[in-house]
Amino acid sequence: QEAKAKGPFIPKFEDYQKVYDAVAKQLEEKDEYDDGSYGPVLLRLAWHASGTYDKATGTGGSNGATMRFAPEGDHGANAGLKAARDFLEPIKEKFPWISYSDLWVLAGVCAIQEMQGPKIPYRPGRSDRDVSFCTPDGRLPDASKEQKHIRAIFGRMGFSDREIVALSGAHALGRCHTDRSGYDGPWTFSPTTLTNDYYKLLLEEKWAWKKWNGPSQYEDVKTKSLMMLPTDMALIKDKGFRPYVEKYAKDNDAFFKDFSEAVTTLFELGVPFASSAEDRWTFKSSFD
Ligand code: DDH
Repeated sequence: QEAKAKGPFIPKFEDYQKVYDAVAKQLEEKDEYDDGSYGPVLLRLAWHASGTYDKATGTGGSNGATMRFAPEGDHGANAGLKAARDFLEPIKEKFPWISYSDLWVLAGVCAIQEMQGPKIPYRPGRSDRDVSFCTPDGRLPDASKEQKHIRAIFGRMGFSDREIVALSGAHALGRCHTDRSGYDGPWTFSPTTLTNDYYKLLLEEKWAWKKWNGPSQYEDVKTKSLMMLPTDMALIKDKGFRPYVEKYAKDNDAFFKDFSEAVTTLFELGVPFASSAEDRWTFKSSFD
């Protein structure tokens, strides 16, 4: 047989779908974490990688995966995200051609879809960068603050009120950990399935300050098993945010549509793509 000259490996959609499938399979297998899934913490990793973006200087964002390094990995907001990065290490070993920065975002997309959320269109093109690209501390939101802070942080990334409220629906997933943020508990009763329950609970439950020694947070009066952060509660206190909370509480399809669009934007902030937006792919979920 004639040996064919091998060009450089240029991964195609099928190759990225294989990475998706491997993440989905590992999510299914490693089910002895938190509420039974690494899904929420994988999403948080992709969000914290992306949410450092500053539109004024073009710095930060998911390009670079600089959270691998101190000081960024040690920023208070990133406490606990090592669990997500370590989870992805065997995937990176199996598919060494993918950059960490493309992998983290792909894993966030996979987490959303596997937790029964909407499809999140994806395109690769992020490259890993060195420690000198680490962003300064303080670019991610501080949960103890209110609407002024939320608008300043998300405005710096370029987001509108509607997009802020849509993105916040991610808090249907996962929980707070006292050894990470200091806060405690989940936002919903189904923290590994994406639904519009976050908005429903915000509006329908009675919330009161939790009496404890930890940081100020709300608990639901009825069961005392759910929580809201001061920043979550700001979404129903603020006149600009509240109409969107009401809309998404009533209409899960509207939430899924706006969430998918805003997350797609978030995950692409600051990435110098060679491809165009029409070239985005949609991954098949494990249950499709
Ligand atoms: Fe969040 N988030 N987040 N969040 N977030 C926490 C957990 C999770 C804020 C603070 C916290 C978004 C917005 C905000 C997820 C996704 C997203 C925790 C608890 C805090 C604190 C961490 C811990 O103790 O482990 C604040 C403040 C904001 C804000 O908007 C003002 C957004 C936009 C997203 C997104 O994904 C688009 C997820 C998922 C979790 C659950 C993580 C886990 O381990 O479980």
